[in-house]
Amino acid sequence: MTNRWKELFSDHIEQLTERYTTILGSCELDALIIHSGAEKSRYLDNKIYPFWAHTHFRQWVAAESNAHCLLVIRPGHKPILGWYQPRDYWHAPAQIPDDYWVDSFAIEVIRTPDQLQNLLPEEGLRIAALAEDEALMQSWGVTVVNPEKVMHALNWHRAYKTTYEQELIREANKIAAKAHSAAEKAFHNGDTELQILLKYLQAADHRECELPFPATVVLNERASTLHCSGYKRVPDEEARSFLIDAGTTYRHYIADVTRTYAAKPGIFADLIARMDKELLDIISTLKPGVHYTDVHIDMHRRIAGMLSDFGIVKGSAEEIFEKKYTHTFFPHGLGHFIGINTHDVAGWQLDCEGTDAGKHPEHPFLRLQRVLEPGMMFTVEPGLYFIETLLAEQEGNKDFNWNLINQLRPYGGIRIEDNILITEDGYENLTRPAFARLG
Ligand SMILES: [Mn+2]
Repeated sequence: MTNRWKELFSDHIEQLTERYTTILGSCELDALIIHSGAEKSRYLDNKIYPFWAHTHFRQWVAAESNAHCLLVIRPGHKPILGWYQPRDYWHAPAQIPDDYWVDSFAIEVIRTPDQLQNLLPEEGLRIAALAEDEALMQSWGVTVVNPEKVMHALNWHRAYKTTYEQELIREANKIAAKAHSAAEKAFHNGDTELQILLKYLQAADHRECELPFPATVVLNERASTLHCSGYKRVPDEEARSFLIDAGTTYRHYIADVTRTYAAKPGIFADLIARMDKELLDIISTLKPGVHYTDVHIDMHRRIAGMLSDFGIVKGSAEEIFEKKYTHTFFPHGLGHFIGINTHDVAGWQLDCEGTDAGKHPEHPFLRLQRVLEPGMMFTVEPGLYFIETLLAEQEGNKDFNWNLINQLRPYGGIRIEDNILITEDGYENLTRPAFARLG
């Protein structure tokens, strides 16, 4: 296994090196440094927030996030990794494990943050820095910090995952499936939202701060809030429905998976089953050349079909779609890129230069407006919700079957989300096989 990871990682670094070399050349730069960042304290307190290193730094360095580290990338040279390891008896310094990624770098251990300056390439070279702390870079004499042209180009390429990155997201999905399945069991066991979250974390072997985003773990009508992370500590009188939108990380790369369950058979369970079918059907249309905005609009048509077939809204699917009634029930985007970040970059970016597609006038929450190409990874996550504020806007509308809607309100809503990779001639669903292998 380790050999395979080593091979995948060294190919990954080779591809990153190629990308960076081209980008640095076109920006007339000789070298680029990436600072991992610094920890932040709570206000009026000396306790620090969980630290996540600079995103671009993490694309190179598979180690645990460590502050005050520096990556020096110079075409034609092995990348230098300045690794911060203070002599400290209060805190255990981050170790450099004997791991598959270490051979790809010339590693220099530094003991104090200011020693990082010693790793800067010699004077006379044109250097740029990527860093959150611009003033720190300026104080080192690096005046070009976060140049837009470099950022746009790097972000653009992040949409195309290397084989190594694909494999990490596949692994993250395996962990997610295991954790989601533990959460499902806990729901059927009658656990509270907080108990379910704790069982999810245990099955994922994650601390809560390792989750890529605060998990939504909600029962009943609370499922109508799109991102709800209050984690009720007392059981509801009756557990009708359960919606869980929760991710995992594996070596900095994420899975983002959502499932909805009904406690008993009935119309809500039937709606979930239908949504699952619509999701798998729409995923089967994905391939290179398809525009994701069209997929999002196609999902509105499918949800119009569900609203019509179940009699939630009166009229044909076409009428419901034309009257835009689906926006009341499906008010969010169909999906987003995934990667090092949960909402990975460049979903609105139309080229390497950073041309911005802008928000879609009718679908402003759609985070992915790109033509699909091999190597892209994203979510597909349709929803059908009964949201009080949006239903209130339709109050008195005779096209809405209020009797049925009132019957469904206590269930909150449905969302199902899988993670997809676009291949040369179609797609790979990473989430379904991860659940299937659990048996
Ligand atoms: Mn998502």
